[in-house]
Amino acid sequence: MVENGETNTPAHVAMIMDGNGRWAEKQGKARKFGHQEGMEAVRRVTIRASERGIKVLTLYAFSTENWKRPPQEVHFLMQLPIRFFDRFVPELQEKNVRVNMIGFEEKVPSSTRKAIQKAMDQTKDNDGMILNFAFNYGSRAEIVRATQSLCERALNGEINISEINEEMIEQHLMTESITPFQDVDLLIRSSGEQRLSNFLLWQNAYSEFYFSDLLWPDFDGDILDEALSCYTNRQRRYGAV
Ligand code: V07
Repeated sequence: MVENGETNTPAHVAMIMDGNGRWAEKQGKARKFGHQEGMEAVRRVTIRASERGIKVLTLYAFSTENWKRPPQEVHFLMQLPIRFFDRFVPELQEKNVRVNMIGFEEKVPSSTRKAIQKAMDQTKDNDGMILNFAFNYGSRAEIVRATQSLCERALNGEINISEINEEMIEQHLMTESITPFQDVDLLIRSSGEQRLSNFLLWQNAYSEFYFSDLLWPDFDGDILDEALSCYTNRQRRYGAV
């Protein structure tokens, strides 16, 4: 954990945004309406998080497992980053938010990749909160990739196997791009599910978990505040012993 003054605000908050499809189905609408409304929730939560002094907000937008969904849903999801930035880049600028992405870019359509890259370029000088999208991300695959790079470096004689340590592994994970906030402090998952689902396995080693029964499109700044005060109270209790 990176210390954050006396307020005990978590530096790195990560979120699993579950329940978008269910939200839509509950009102007899197509799943894409849920995804669309979910994007509004992303906006609300991003703004509140930046106002609360959070350093990094990582959102699990698309997992490596999500390719198994019906092709038309995958196609729709791949367009969402484009729509998100079309609408929200000015607001991100105004809030001094920098965009970052972790995940396997290779399989992402180039138009989507370009939109994300453009938003990253446009916001690269912002020194407020980092809005970090986990997009085509999977933690086991991330760890496999890190292992392969380290093995390659050992074979090339750049490092000795016996020198490999936690820090070196961290430097080969995708969260290297959000140094020094790689470790998650608070993990939030919506929609009543209480699982990690291959999200930041290494980085969640010491995080607090907060689960909400609300579906993601119903999320807002006040629920984030609720999770933050829950986190702060837990930290206070640990501090007492
Ligand atoms: C997606 C809205 C939020 C709830 C989860 C399902 C639907 C924002 C993005 C996004 C991703 C990368 C990026 C900028 C924006 C997004 C997907 C789904 C796949 F650089 N919302 N959102 N991506 N939903």
